[in-house]
Amino acid sequence: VNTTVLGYPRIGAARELKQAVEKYWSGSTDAADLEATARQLRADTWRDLAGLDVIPGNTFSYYDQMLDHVELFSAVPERFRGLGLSGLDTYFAMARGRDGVVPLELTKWFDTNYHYLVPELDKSTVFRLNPAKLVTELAEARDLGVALRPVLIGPLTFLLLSKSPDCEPLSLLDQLVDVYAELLGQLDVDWVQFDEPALVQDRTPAELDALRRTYDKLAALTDRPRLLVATYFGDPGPALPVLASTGVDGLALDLVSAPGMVPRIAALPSLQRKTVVAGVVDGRNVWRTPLGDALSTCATLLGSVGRLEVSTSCSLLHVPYDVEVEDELDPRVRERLAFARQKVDEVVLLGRALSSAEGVDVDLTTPAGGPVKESDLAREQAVRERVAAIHPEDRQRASYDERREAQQSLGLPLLTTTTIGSFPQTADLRRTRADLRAGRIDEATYDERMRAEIADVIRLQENLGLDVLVHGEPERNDMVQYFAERLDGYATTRLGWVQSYGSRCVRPPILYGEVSRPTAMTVPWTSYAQSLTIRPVKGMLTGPVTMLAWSFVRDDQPLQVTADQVALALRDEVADLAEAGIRIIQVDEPALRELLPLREADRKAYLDWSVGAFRLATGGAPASVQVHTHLCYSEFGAVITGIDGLDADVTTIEAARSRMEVLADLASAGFRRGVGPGVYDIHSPRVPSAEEMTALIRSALATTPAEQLWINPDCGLKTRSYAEVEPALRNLATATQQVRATL
Ligand code: THG
Ligand code: ZN
Repeated sequence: VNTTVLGYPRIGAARELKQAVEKYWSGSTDAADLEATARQLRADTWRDLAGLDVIPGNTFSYYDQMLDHVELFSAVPERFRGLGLSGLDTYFAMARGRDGVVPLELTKWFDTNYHYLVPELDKSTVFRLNPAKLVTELAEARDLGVALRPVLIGPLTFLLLSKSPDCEPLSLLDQLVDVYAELLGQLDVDWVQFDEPALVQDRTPAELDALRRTYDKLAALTDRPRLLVATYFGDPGPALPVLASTGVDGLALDLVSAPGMVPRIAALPSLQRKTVVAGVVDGRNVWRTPLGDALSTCATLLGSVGRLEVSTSCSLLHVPYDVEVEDELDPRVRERLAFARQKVDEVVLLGRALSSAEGVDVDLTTPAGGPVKESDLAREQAVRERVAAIHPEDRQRASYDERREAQQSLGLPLLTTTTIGSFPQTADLRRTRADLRAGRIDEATYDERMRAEIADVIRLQENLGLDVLVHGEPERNDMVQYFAERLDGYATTRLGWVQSYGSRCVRPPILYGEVSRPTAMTVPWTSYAQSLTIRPVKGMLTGPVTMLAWSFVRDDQPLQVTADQVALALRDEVADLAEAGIRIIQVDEPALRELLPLREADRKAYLDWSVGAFRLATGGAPASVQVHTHLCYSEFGAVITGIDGLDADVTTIEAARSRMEVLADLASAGFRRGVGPGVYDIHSPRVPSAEEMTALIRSALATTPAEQLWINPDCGLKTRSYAEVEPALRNLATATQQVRATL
């Protein structure tokens, strides 16, 4: 039984790629230096994977694998070709924009936290093979004595994730498949892996038909490598028998997210002549694999498929490199964890156990997943009892009319101005947090500096004339990590970086146990800010769904239960803030849409529990406390009923770029509570003029009554500089006054 993985991280165990590309972008190194780092990283990867029988190739990327395919097929949009740049700089221009040319759109890779660049095609697109990157990597490996199974995004997935203004992307399929065929003719390898995760989403009969045509055509080529088609992140459902009936040589299937597939695989006669790559080691969560269960899954399949190969469920891109370096992690947590290197070891071990007649001594008692027992069992018991005792009324606030009446005493003007929460994270602030961590300053000094920053931010907002103020979040590095560090049942890592997009990484916290809140998390900072002003200061919390979406979470209980535990901890924080006299509390849910299930049939149940968790977190707020939420996007589509269901008094959203179009959707959905469509696009360094924002406010008023409308930026300001933020907020306040004067 052979062993493999579907892919591997590429940012570098010490984020070497991040540093190298950022240096290249800043102009302090040249392309040759960057290329040398990349070559080293590829060699490191192949060394990490050396214990496997089959090593995936083409897993390296300077920025993103979808972007690599844009280059592979010469599908570079016209506006970048005109820049007259080198191949490498054209590539980075597509990722980051250049000289006023806007980059490709960035969007989420299925339901993961990875983001890819969206290829832009149109009906005149002509694909042309440009395999230099791929060929170089294969040759490089061969020189090191390594044979690779190159990984390609499959043609269906590539096109279904692309956008084209003037045709159905799939109308380009035949042309594209010809280029894949040409590529297969040039590759001197045993196997090629085609990733087709788009098949775990709902697909039309026409798309399934296209799938069959595509792989029948590729399989019919003479003199080609063997073809492995990989689906992951779910069950390919009706696409499974279609794929199995084509002439491809193998299928890789995600048996972690869809264990129910096993009997269907075993019952497909066509698979008796094919290789099945069994994804039994979770590629996107961090728990050690229950090896006994994985072995019995493999044993079930052994007799019913042609050949069995053991693998991860998906690429390991989604987990950090190595848990061994996490020397500050509680050992009881660490012993349950496997990052990329450990998962490769697990695959190797499973392969050996399945291959040797006597069986290999696999320790079947490894502590896998499941909650780590705290020393304080009584506290854990209390968490579980509290979840069991949740009453439907706990998720229900007073009626909106009653709340609006009770909130009149806030004395807010029409078109109330506010910001989303964070103010610029200056180098000074980051240094102060690092100094505290390193012990160079003590708590008292740290507190003093943070208070000074909060006082500055309050004074600035008062001078600008904003109505609802924030403390600016100088004490927070990341809105999820900050709370994870303060909740029981959560651990954070020192070096557990995972690529989010391009050179940007996150360190998702690890939710390993029963979640509870030992003590107030935000009250002192918020109260201090409120003590400095008579205007209301918003308390700022991260909502339960986002706390799960941006973390690694337990896989031994339904997400809904974990979400309710987090919600109860937040509910206590809401109560403490209200008790401390905070009259406005914002609970952010930027990730509400991110966890949306890939298949339509699962979405209602998801929205029920996710909305329920938000309502549990906020349901204890007195009618007089105004609850806000913030969502980091404007295309609500599938979640619009969920957003209404959150029952927040005020919802702030992204809208500047979509020119307030989202408001019409909200109006037609009957949304009658407060809404703050961002009028300042903070994702761009540009400072919008007052006239521009006046126009946006006026167009918002065309669909939204003034009583409902709030005026605010699109998102938090932490990534921007004061040089941009100050004039932009001043213009925002001016624009608001101008429009108010006409009401
Ligand atoms: N926090 C967490 N997860 C997230 C986001 C977040 N996932 C989705 C989305 N936001 C991803 N967006 C970003 C934006 C910026 C960065 C990473 C992901 C970023 N990272 C720094 C870097 O790579 O240089 C490191 C930040 C750090 O020091 O912690 O800039 O907001 N959890
Ligand atoms: Zn946002």
